[in-house]
Amino acid sequence: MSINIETLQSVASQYPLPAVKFTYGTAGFRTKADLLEPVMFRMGLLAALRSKATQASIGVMITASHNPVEDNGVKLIDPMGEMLKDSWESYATSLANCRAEDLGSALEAIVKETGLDLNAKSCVCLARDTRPSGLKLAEAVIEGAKCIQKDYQDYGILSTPQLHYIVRCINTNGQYGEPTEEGYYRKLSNAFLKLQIGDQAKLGVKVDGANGVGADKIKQLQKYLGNSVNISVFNDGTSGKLNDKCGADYVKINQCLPEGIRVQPHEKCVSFDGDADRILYFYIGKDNEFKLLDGDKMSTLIASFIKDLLSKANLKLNLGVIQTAYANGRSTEYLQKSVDVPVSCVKTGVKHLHHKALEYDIGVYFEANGHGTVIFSDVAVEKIKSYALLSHIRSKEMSELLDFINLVNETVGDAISDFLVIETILNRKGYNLNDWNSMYSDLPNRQLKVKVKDRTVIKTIKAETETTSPEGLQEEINKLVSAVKAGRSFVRPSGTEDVVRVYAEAETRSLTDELAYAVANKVY
Ligand code: NG1
Ligand code: ZN
Repeated sequence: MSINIETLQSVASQYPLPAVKFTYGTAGFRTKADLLEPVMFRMGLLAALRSKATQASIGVMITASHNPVEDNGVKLIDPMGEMLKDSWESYATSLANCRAEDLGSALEAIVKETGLDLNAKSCVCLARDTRPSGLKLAEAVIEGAKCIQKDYQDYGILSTPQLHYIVRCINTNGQYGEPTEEGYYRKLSNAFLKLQIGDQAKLGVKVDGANGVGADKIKQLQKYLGNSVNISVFNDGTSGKLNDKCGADYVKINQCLPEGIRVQPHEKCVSFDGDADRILYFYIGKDNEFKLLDGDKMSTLIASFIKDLLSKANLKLNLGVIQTAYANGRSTEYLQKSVDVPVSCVKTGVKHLHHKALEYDIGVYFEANGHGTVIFSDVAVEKIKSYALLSHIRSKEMSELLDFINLVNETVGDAISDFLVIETILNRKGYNLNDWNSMYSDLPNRQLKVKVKDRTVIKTIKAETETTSPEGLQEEINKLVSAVKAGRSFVRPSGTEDVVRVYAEAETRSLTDELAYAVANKVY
């Protein structure tokens, strides 16, 4: 079999390139939706080739996550539900910028270089978030995939992590779960219900759905949870705009309540982002202050829970936590000193965290913004299983840990799965949000976005904690930081927006804000 170049070029001519250079970045391609049809067509082609190369189903997720509704984007999902392999990211970038008339030879070059078999059976699985542009963009992906092969599966509207889950289920012949949206709810809710203890009051939670896909999906989940949980969904897309003054990104950056939700002191609230792969908890304290429990708070809670189960069962597994430079300094200190686990800091971007987490038997990774999960190595799962079966003393904790593994979407950060994970731990520890928040106190912190002419002039090293260019910038930052108690600050170019991000933390709110603005001034 070979690629039918004539058909390809006639279809491709309907998808001419705009005058824009596209780069497959940390979150795939992401930009204004009206520029993306040609990219989607080309990603359909690439996903089909990747599927043949891996002889497995490949996912294509159409989303721009927390970005405005006018934007859209696309990411490819590899067979085990993980991010696209690095070496294929460069194929993605070159195809996305390839003129219609050159596509045939570009595809043939990929076939040759990778040695893939064009006769291999393949399938592209696609889904999209709720953006109105998604439907048309999905059609372009399908047109691309069909130029290579006829099989594709369109799952319609799903959260990003649901598609990751489904791809993994398909490629493990159902071992990871049933490869359907219902299968996803069933797997998570079964594990959740098994793990609940005590006769605690019915769990009530208010969900800020960011006017996105997570709002509907959490309503679906509620049906599987019966009376155990009472979820009230706000910002469910019926009136507000996607990610507009709501959602996890807005809440994290502004450190305030999202609009569209009324909250009484101590009510439990969570915020999802636009494609439901991030979650944050928040509440109003008795002093009426806004309290945020972010990704760092989640990783500390999860790591200490797992550590506890392992030590009760006297099972020695290598447990580690992965963070980025955005992690609050106090969380790192707490993890190292109180939970007593190794902590690594890696570059921003989920794939960096995920890769590092694979080095541990059990790796817990979270970005401070609420994106994260836990991954369990095969070695860990086997040991836990054997402990669960063989020893009477250890079996209880290890059976619980096995149920806990079923609660986790190991493929990627998942707002819904993380919600059930956190609720399970809170239930088992008998904690409310205030108890959880009191495990350690965050240093006040501030993130700013600075618009510059060319953000790529900023080059970073040491997991993005220091700059090497422009010359002299790091020295200026060092000077400012050294004058502030518990000060830390860094700058880096965003991979998803045309801005430079500035982060600062310090002993007090006012010192933090002064530091952040002073550093931002050096970036202009
Ligand atoms: P950039 O724009 O590169 O900072 C943002 C988030 C990342 C990650 C990606 C993908 C922050 C500071 N950055 O990346 O953590 O989630 O988007 O969506 O939150
Ligand atoms: Zn997202």
